[in-house]
Amino acid sequence: MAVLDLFSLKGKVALITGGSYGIGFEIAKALSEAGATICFNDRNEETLQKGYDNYNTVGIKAHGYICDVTNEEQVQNLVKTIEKEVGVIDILVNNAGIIKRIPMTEMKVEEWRQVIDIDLTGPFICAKAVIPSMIAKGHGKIINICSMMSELGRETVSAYAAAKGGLKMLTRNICAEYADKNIQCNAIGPGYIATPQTAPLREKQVDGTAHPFDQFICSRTPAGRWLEPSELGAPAVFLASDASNAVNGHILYVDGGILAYIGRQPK
Ligand code: NAP
Ligand code: GCO
Repeated sequence: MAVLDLFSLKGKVALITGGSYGIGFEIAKALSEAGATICFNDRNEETLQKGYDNYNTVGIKAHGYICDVTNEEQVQNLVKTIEKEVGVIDILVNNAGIIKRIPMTEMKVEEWRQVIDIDLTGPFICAKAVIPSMIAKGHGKIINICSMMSELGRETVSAYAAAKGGLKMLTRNICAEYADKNIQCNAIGPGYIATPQTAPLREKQVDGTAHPFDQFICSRTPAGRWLEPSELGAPAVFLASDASNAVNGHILYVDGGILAYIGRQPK
């Protein structure tokens, strides 16, 4: 097979959790351009409609469903419905996630549990739901969306870092358990991406100057900029396609070099 044909997703069904906007939507766009049929879920009608509006704007006939990734019954029903209406899920992108930026000693345990539930238990529930049909079909691709916080800590994001660190190890464990069933489970570890989730970190100050965190990230990223969600699309196509059949349990950091860089030195 010609090497570029290995990247084709023609005939594949992809489920992107939390795929109405942000990183999930941009990954879905790229998978669609590579030939996949797109399914996405979100928590409520309003967000789902926002997703349909976004997909319609770019001409993608996506299949949308209301489903909370922390609710195993809803997820099991979602997978059964997609299998009936669209087809067996070949590609799962565990994208849905939240963050709470609260100093640990001020974080309520319920807030901690909500982040862990969505960012770590959700991917477990979704992967558990799709793996049996992937085994029956003889192949499957799972892509977890990790983070810089899978490797690094920072103030006020203890629950998120614990969840994303756990997601890194869940990625490796799914590889360990199901590689012999021709299931590849990898992760993308985005750097700092300009989406609604990071909007508070990029807000202009009252005096019109850049947010201190904005300046910090630009000094920690060798290219000196935030990354765009669209820059995660092609790496996702690679991990979703036959081009990566020999890659398993890998965290592909798409971070503009942050993890390789000590930070911009004083001039
Ligand atoms: P975002 O703009 O906040 O979008 C997150 C999506 O997940 C939203 O559609 C949200 O829906 C959905 N979601 C949240 N909880 C859910 C649940 N329980 N069930 C179903 N859907 C749920 O975030 P993003 O920046 O695109 O990030 C997407 C993923 O990338 C997350 O896992 C995030 O941790 C990770 N990430 C982001 C960055 C970054 O710099 N932005 C970097 C590294 C990793 P609602 O509208 O209902 O909340
Ligand atoms: C934060 C940011 C990060 C990014 C991302 C970095 O508050 O530090 O939200 O956590 O979302 O995870 O890779």
